[in-house]
Amino acid sequence: MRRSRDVPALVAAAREGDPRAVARLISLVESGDETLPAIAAALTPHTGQAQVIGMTGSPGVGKSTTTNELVRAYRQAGRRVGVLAVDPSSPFSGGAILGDRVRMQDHATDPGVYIRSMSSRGHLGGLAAATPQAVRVLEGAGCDIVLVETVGVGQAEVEVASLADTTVVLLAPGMGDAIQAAKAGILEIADIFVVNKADRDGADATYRDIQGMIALGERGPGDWRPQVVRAVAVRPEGIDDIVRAIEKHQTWLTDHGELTKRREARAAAEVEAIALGALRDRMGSLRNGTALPALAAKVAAGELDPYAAAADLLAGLDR
Ligand SMILES: Nc1nc2c(ncn2[C@@H]2O[C@H](COP(=O)(O)OP(=O)(O)O)[C@@H](O)[C@H]2O)c(=O)[nH]1
Ligand SMILES: [Mg+2]
Repeated sequence: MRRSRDVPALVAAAREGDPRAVARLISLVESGDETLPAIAAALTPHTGQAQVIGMTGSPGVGKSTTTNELVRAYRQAGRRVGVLAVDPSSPFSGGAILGDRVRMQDHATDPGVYIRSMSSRGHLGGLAAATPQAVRVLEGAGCDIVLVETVGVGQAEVEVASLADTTVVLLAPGMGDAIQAAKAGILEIADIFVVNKADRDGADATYRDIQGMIALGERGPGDWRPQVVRAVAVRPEGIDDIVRAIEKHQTWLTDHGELTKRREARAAAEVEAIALGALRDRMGSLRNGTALPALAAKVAAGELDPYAAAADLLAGLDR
């Protein structure tokens, strides 16, 4: 199983809930294996029903602790849960992810929970391409809820967070997080803010900061107004409030036709990432072939302008 590339057998086993098959499929997805198209094709009939929840925020704010408690809450409600801890910035699964594993140990023996960490290691389309495939694996394995934890607050996280139906942004007091979030464009993607570590000084100020920023945002009638929830994930406190806010957002999504819109936007980004990855591959083989050196020689000799050369090169992709 650990080395298998037998996609139909792996998918069948994952559908039966075999955690080793799920792990193997996600590894294949993560490494951008050549079986990816076959995996996607085999999984597609079994996908589309899971609720995807993005959890993002600066390192240390309490994403993994909160995710762990959300898993507990959803398990108590009888849902099957998948967790992807994604690190877009690091090529390795380093310390942060190790910490995640420890904080999510509680569910290690629960057959209704799959927890996986992913890095961008080796994947050509980057995590923008790999994450939705991994979500598909978890959906195929019968997860009703998929929680995607991303490390940090930056462009890569915005990208990954935008893969979710509902994006939860965690803040903590005294980290200047509210302001950083505004700068990084996180305000636009957050459906729910969690002011975690509400046991610490400054939580009220952070709460007010974020409410103030939300009040400044432009919204039309019927638009979603981001919810702000206080939590102390280590106790745990406020977890039910987070679950309720997520439910409220899900209801809003379906009532306003937004769920379809978001999923179509997600599919567009995914297809684009895959197509660009394929293009880059073919550009790479052009570079190693004879076309580019021949064109480059002409450009350098002043026989051809670089735009005409680039057009020639692109035309070569179709051949
Ligand atoms: N005081 C306090 N500490 C917390 C709270 N939530 C998490 N922590 C601690 O903050 C640290 C980082 O938590 P973690 O969940 O790994 O954060 P992540 O990097 O965002 O995933 C850990 O030591 C947690 O125990 C909280 O509500 N209050
Ligand atoms: Mg974490």
